[in-house]
Amino acid sequence: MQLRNELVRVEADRTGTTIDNLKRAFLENLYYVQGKPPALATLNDYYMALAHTVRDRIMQRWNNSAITYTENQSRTVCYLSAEFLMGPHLGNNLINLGLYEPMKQAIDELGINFDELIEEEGEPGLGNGGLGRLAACYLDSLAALEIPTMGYGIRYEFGIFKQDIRDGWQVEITDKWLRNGNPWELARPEWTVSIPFGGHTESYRNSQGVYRARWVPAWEVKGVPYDTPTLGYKVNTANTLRLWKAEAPESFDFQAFNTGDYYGAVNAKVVSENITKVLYPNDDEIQGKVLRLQQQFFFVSCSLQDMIRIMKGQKIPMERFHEKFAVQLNDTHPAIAVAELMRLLVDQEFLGWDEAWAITQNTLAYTNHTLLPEALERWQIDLFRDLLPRHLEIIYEINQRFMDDVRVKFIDDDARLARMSLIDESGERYVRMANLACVGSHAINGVAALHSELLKQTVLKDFYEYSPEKFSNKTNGVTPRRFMVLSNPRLTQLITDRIGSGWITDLEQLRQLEQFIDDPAFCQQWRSIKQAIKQDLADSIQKDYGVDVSIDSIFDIQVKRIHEYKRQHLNLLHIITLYNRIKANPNIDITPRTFLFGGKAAPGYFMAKLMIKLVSAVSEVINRDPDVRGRIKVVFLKNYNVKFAQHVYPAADLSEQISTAGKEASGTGNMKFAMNGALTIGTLDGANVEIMEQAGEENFFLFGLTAEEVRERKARGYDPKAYYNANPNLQLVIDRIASGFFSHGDKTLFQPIVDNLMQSDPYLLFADYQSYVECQDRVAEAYRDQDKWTRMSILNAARMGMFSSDRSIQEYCDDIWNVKPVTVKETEGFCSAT
Ligand code: Z2T
Repeated sequence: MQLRNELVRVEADRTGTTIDNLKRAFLENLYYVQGKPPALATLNDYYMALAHTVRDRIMQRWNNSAITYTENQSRTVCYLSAEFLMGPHLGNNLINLGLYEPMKQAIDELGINFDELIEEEGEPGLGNGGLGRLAACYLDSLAALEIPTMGYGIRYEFGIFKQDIRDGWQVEITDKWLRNGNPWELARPEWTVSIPFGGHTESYRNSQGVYRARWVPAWEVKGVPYDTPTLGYKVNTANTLRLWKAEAPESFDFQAFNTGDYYGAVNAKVVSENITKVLYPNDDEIQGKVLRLQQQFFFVSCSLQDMIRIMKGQKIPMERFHEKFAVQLNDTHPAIAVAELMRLLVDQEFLGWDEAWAITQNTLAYTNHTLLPEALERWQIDLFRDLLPRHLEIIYEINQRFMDDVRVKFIDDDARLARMSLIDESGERYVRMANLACVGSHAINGVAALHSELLKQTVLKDFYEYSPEKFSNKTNGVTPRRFMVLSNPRLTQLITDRIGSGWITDLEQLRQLEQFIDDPAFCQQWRSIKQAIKQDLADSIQKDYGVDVSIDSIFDIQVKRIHEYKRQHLNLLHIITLYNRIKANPNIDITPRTFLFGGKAAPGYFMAKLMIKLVSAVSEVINRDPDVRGRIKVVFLKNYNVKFAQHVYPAADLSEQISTAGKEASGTGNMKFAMNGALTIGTLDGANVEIMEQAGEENFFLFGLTAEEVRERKARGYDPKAYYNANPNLQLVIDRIASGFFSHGDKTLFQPIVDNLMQSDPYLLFADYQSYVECQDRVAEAYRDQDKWTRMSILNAARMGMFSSDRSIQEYCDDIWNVKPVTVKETEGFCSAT
């Protein structure tokens, strides 16, 4: 069936952008989509009406992008990620459409507070932290650069938990992000796919008498795609984020009829739908749970089957899969794609093994995001076989051929073979997902220069020696649209007034700001903007926590997931050091500081949760001790997420990036702070190294051991007690914690932290303590010279050009994906039906 070549007329109420159009459209959507007369409308109704008004203005770009990509059979990037931490859509879409200001005017003219509607939106928290947020920044840049892209992932019903703090402890609350409906997504049930699980394999002879493998699964679930448009900045490109929801197949209902086991049938339905029920809330740690493997295979198979459907729709022969698609694996979470693409090409599309293998390798590329051994994914063989019997056979076959190649290249080296095998056979047997990803990909990259070097020297050393040409570095970046233009409108205005708006899509242009560092008017404006933003945050802290913080104090901020390697407790050791100085001499002249913490702990990570309790405990004592006289304040900001982050980065004077060198793969918060004019105190870890290189050493507060020194120190036998014994200030800090001073006299509460530091200190807090405190003293001194501080702040922001995700994505496009921009055609007010 096909519509005649009619023009679909697109009405002004759906696309018009005059203030009058926008007002009319908003009221129409309130009435006809929300079904509310203004008299009965809630704040959420107004938000929804506004969201639909924006969505209507996206639709033409989205449809035109789909048409253009189909007609051109464009090479497409597929970014496979178990997490996408998109943040609120409304403001970001308005920025990318270039409609933020007119829409604000229209809504305000209707007597409705636009900013309140922006704040009304919850966020889809479909990620843990850096890895998920990176995926979101990359979708923004891919669209801005007009690269045909699909983001593929999981539509979790419950995203990352909402964090409450009760009595200083983290409490987890389920995140019901879909409760009020989601105006940004469209279900596409017509593209539902079927995902097999379990069962066994058989061999059979086809009509030519050739033996083939067949998987006879025990059960299946349906994967239903939900699409969200991802806009490019002021271009016609609107790409798609396609998230899969698991649903039970209809057949369950028939089984209930036939067997009478109604409960059993409904229960099977519940089990299927569990697959996409909840995001695993672990950052950098694996759990080895079968449900997690089900999630991974589910979204990977859905996505690869979707690509095959698109190939067939465009009548592209399957041999050209790798020409049509460049598939990026965001860590090993989607690494099962190696075996699944082989299965689809060999078992379902009947390609020969060697041809399928060449296609697979040419299609896939793998990004590693961590060196932490506890994060390297492995699956017990039995668990793996029970769920994916055919994939285990395929992995054995890949491994046999691979081991043969390694045996020839590195003769008589059994230890190397054992290390590189896709199967860990050192004890209980496991499938090693990083090895699978390396073997099945044509490109492997780390996420910062140091991280990529360490990868080659440590966890992926054997793979580097085997195929060095696959390895490269792609330093992370963040999108200046969300993290500058949207989050920091005042700074955006100031910058644009001076250098124009080209920097928004070409962040290197910020360098032009350097010419103003001796312009007193500019410096004054820069500083007063920072103060105004600090006041906004101070107001919200007063409102939410009842704590008064002074905007003349240094806003010293550490926001990120809570982890021992990130060392929030090193920050605390410094805070307690300052407190001890005040207690020893209440009249001491210290630079006032406001210490802000935010971040979630994995619910099963005991030490991280205790670290949150310690921050709270220290803040309670310090904030109300009259000797302190308000000169230091400590606040733990609950439920840190993308939405709140947008208020935090612009308000910072000092960005805490204090991980043990060699542990933080990149970090991306470090970039968001710096481009908003915060100075960094940090170790030579992850992208800090490159941030310092760009900013200049004189504009960066560096402390601590290098990764190399950490390695040596550990090899020599690290003894934290020696540091404790030699440093009276450190001693006093630890003793204060151990004495129960911060815990109403309870000496046991924080003992696990004290014991851990005194006995092993795996992240070398004690080794870095003195260097950190001295560096913080330099920070305090520098802040006293406001002119100098402001100059450093401007220089930091001016030199962060390379940390735009546009730069990162351009490198991925050129070096890994080999894709070019496709300009999406424009239509005016109507589009052709054919
Ligand atoms: C994650 O957020 C990161 C690494 C992971 O390794 C897992 C998660 Cl959920 C499996 C982070 C890194 O810790 C951080 O350094 C990096 O900036 C970020 O990924 C993006 O690359």
